[in-house]
Amino acid sequence: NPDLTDEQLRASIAHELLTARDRTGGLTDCLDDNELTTQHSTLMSPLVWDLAHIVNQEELWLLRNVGGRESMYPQIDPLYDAFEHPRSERPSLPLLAPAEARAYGHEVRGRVLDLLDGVRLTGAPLLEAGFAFGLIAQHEQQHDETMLITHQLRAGAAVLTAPAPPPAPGDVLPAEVVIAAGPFTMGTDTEPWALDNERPAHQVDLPAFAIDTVPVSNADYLRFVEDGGYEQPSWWSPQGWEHRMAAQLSAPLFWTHEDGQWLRRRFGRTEDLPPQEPVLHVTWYEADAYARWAGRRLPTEAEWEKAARYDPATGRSRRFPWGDAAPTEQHANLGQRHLQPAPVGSYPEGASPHGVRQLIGDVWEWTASDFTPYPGFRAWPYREYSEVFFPAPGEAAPYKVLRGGSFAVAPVACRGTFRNWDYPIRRQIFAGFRTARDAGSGA
Ligand code: AVJ
Ligand code: FE
Repeated sequence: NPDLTDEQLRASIAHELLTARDRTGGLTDCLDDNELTTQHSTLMSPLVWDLAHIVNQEELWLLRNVGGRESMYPQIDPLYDAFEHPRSERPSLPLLAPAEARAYGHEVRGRVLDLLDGVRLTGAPLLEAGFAFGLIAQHEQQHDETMLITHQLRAGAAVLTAPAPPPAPGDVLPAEVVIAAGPFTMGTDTEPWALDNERPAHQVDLPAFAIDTVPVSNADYLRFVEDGGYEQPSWWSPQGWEHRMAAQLSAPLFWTHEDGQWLRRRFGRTEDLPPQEPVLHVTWYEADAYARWAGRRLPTEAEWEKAARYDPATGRSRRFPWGDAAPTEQHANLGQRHLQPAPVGSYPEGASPHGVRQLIGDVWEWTASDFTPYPGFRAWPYREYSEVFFPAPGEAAPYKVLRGGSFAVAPVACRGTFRNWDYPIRRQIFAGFRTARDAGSGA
């Protein structure tokens, strides 16, 4: 937040670092050493890798790059470089044991808090508004979401619990809202902890479009499944159909059909499919096919951001759908406070000026857009955060953009400008979607 005093900024940094570490503890202290060192899915690292990687990045960015210290354990640095070892190789590396990783975390964090006490939070780009500390708090929270995905993929009895989100208010909402044609500011120059791919701010002029008021629900999606959506190639893109056939997709991941009942497994428990919850665990290809079946399409990334940030009363793009204030429990389902998305229509206080709900939190939303740089993009502070994921010159973009954050994302790593990306075949992530359509010139 740009209006903090120096003292408040330091306190908020310490709070964000602590909040992230509490979550990391909640995701790892509940499992024994064997579970922490096992690879639960080839898509994921063993949890003990994430645990030490979080610490190694904190040491690298804060103690070495900001603090000017030497590497504490140079021999382990390559083990925790995500680009040196793909996830599939990580279980066979000589990783720190869980107790060693925790001790390393404790040691680094103590030194980081000492550094935070004395360092100037201005004067150098990496220090401006505490950016490097914000980067590290966001990084740990991103891995906390990754670790929660590992929990979802893990077999065996449940180890995590959290209260269910409150019920939706149940007020009658229009299915969609129309956003009039016109320019808006996309991206940011002012969000202090924005990552490189969210910058710079730039004008985008959009034709009128309509966008769903709420995310697509399980009940909505089930109609597509039961209408034979997975058997009808005309609803799918050619690559989507090819993938649907090769991977034998027939319903979202973690859904099962037994004795005429649709069930889904979540964090080690099997339960009836909750009809009013946003659909989760679909690939981009499934979202795209559903939208075509519904006579609609996915929103572009720019449409999503205009729906989430543009205030027609002032013409300004705000930080969040509800304004510039940081998210509270009344605005959005974030931070693993609940281990599931809230029913569609929840969080009226988090609605955008047009009345679009649940843009922030609940489920990541697939957009129609490829992950590409904004005009004027500059890689910062390291090429490997975003730039290496952009399409190579002359090649098709490998990643699609997701927006808005899920129930598993912390507020520190979620805002109206935040961009996430993944392969269009991925569905272990907490991804759902909403649909859109062109609204013509008169709307
Ligand atoms: C932005 C979620 C795609 O998890 O691969 C973590 C975040 N970058 N460590 C990822 C990230 C480096 C990244 N995503
Ligand atoms: Fe990382």
